[in-house]
Amino acid sequence: MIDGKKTMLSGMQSTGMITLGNYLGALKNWVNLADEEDIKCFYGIMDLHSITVRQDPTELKKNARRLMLLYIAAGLDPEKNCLFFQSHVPAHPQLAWILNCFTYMGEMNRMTQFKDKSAKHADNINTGLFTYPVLMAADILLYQADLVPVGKDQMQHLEITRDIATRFNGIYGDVFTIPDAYIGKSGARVMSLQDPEKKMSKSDENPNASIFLLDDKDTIMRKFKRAVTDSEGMIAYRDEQPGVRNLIDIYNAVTGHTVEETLKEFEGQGYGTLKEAVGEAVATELAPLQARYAELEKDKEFVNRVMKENAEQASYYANKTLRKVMKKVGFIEMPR
Ligand code: ATP
Ligand code: LTN
Repeated sequence: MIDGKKTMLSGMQSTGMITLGNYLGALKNWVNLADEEDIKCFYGIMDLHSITVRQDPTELKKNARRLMLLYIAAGLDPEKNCLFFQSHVPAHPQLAWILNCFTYMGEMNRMTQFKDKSAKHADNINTGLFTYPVLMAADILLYQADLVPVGKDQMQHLEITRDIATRFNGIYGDVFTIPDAYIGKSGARVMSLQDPEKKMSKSDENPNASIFLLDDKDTIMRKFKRAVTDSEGMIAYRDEQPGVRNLIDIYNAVTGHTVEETLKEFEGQGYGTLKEAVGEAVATELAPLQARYAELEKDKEFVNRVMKENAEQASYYANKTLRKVMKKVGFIEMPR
């Protein structure tokens, strides 16, 4: 709770260009939540998390700034919500250090994301990657978040956050709010267009597998046209046809239609018609976002002001929690 309001925090890493999966599975839900008056929302651009995988400095900068513009362009109003860069709020790594000392090796060893990412980046299994969830716990606990909208892949990290917070509160009294996961309404899990058994991911090597939020209409139409389906030749919604099912899921997430409605709409039609309709629907959904993005790109002053003011606001709340933690742990306060 902050100022008597329920508090919510979420974020994305600033690696690469975000995809339709990130948008339908996360960002779009955030926008719906942000419109609710009685929730105070914080959205981080988790750039400190990004460097757990080697980053090119110029690319990292570009991706982080672009992510901020995409948050705003998607509809997160920076006057109502706090949109900030994690690296602008030093309280995050400060609290993460303290929480590291309240987290066990065994707990981190169980994290599936660590196992997956260390297999993928075998040449750079750094300790930051290992303690990634502790930094994520700090992100959440600093803002006394009641709710954390996350996809299923992040549930394990949220569980560990709750465990660390409960442990800390058990020793020092009620310091942290214990956060709950918030699974959004649409909750769409978007699959790769080239391998529908795999989720659409921004780090996929094949650019045809993902729709990126700033792809133009031609690119979107082309990628859907090439989407992998099957040889059944029938539009149905079933496990045996994951490619077609994915197209239907995307179509429904964008149009708000139900599976029944969509099956009826495309009854007796070929895959080409479905692909074209999905492409059109996605391009139409993304067009206003892309237009707003182009405007924001020109308005450096506005974006800089948002960055500065929101970092100050985030720091204010984060430092409040950090001071309390430091006092409880027994650090000497700096004389004023
Ligand atoms: P990476 O490829 O770098 O691992 P990613 O594309 O898988 O990244 P994350 O940064 O891990 O994305 O996730 C950001 C948010 O987007 C999370 O809340 C996650 O649950 C959601 N998300 C990611 N991919 C999808 C997807 N394909 N469908 C639905 N939601 C997704
Ligand atoms: N680990 C998350 C990104 C993330 C996050 C957070 C999400 C970092 N800190 C705090 C929610 C709350 C991811 O990779 N999607």
